[in-house]
Amino acid sequence: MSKFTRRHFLGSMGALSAAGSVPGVLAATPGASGAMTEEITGIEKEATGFANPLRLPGSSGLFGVLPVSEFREVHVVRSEIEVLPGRRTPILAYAVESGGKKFLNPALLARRGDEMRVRLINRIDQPTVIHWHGLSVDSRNDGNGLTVVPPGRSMDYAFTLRDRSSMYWYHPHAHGYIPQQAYHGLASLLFVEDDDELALRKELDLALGDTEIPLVLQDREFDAQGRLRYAPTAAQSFGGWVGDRLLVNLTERPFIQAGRRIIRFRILNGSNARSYRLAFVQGGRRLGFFLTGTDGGLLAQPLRIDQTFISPGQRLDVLVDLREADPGMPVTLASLSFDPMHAEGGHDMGHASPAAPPMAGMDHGQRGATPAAELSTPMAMEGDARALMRIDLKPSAKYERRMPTVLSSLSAATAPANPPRRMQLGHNGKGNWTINGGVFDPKVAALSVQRGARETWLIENAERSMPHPMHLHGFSFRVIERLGSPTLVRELAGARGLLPQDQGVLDTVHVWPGESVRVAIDFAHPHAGDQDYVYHCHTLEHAEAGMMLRYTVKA
Ligand SMILES: [Cu+2]
Repeated sequence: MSKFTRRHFLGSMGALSAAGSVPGVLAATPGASGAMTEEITGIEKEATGFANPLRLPGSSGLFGVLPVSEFREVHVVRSEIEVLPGRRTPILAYAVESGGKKFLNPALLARRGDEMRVRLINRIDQPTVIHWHGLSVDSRNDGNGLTVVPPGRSMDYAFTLRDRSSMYWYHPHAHGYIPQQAYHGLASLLFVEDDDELALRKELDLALGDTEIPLVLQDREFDAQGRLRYAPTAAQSFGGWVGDRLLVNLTERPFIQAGRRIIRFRILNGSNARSYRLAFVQGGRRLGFFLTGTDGGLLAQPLRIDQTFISPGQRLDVLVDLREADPGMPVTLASLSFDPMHAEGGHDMGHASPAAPPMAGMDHGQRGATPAAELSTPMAMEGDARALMRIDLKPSAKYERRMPTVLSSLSAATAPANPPRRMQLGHNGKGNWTINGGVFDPKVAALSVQRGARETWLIENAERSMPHPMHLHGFSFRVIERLGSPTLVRELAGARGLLPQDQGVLDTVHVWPGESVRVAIDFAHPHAGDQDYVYHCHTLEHAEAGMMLRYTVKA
């Protein structure tokens, strides 16, 4: 299939399947409903072959659960794990020893109010630094890359975990090395717990690693020896690197077993550049489930949905009541098809001749025969319909808990009346992504805000562009309004154009081409002196290609 036909086809599929999600529209367009059923059936068929048990956080080893009070050193090391069965994959990892046990990329556990006291020791040959994604800490402890740790050196972190309960995460943030280091394995989870969190676990009888399962969604490309391949062309360094294999918790083609009960998934999109359109499917249809939390913790109430986007850097907390499912067949976690809006054929991208479509290099799945193609799994382009994980239903003890009606005391978002600060997302035609026309300069604070100020930011993405998951360091924010959303977003949106996940506390908001998203940010913090942070796109290659700015919070 030619590139043009392929893209054209995907675009039509996106429109059709999105239409299928709207009650009423579904009945009026039997073609759409039929296409969706067919797509879901295909996904379920793909999942029947999934045979690798999902890696779960245990008491040691990869993703082992470790309280923050029980270690004082994190070593950044080169290591090796088995990702593809029978092959050793060299990776970069956070290595920790505690109580005689070894951990790689531990899933950290903290109670709100706990202290983090940890020394980062850099044992690789590149500068690195840990960024605690989503936590509100002072500039130095944020690990935003304005200071980095050279090879052989160390850095001490000391801060209080003041944030709401949620699943945060940690990853490298040394500018110039971020996409490569994250891709090669440097990333893991940080759970902060508070009273709301403990109440929810108690009410639903949830246990981390058993009935509450973290899912880290990543895409990777491997060579024939099982080594990770990261070799972006100039166009991919601009557009983003998308791997052809989908991994969950570094497991390819995974499955789990679950009883007929409420099960909780804490989902992180840890991919460099790929977004997912998540749904739980069974028997050719989407199952309803509940969105219970976002980046910055629990919503006020569970929201019933049947699909959601998740962009790089974002987290979602969801509850699935498997008693609603047919016990006779598995449930599949899927990424449904969508148009990734990579502005194919856009003629104002500026850096390519009309003969060569400027965004052609972003069509990641079209790289042709790669060594990975020999490994027998079909390649996954962004926006392709794909199975992520199969959930086999097993007989279980009777479970009579009900979905809670209240999760937290989170109040509705309000916007200050002052005029918004505009953040215009674009590109300069020279291979750089820009914010307000500027390319990242770590030495210059592109803007400053006053400590304690309540601001509205209007994030405006260009029409001919790519989606940008915009991540703010230092502060979380609330979404007030979406304007100019593309059809695939509008069809999932409610009042003021807001998506279900926009009801929560966010640190990363996905801004689609042509959209203007209004967010409210409270710049109050308890730290003395001026604080410097960064604001950037979490498509890691976009940030490296300039889509980041330094800002100062004036004391
Ligand atoms: Cu971006």
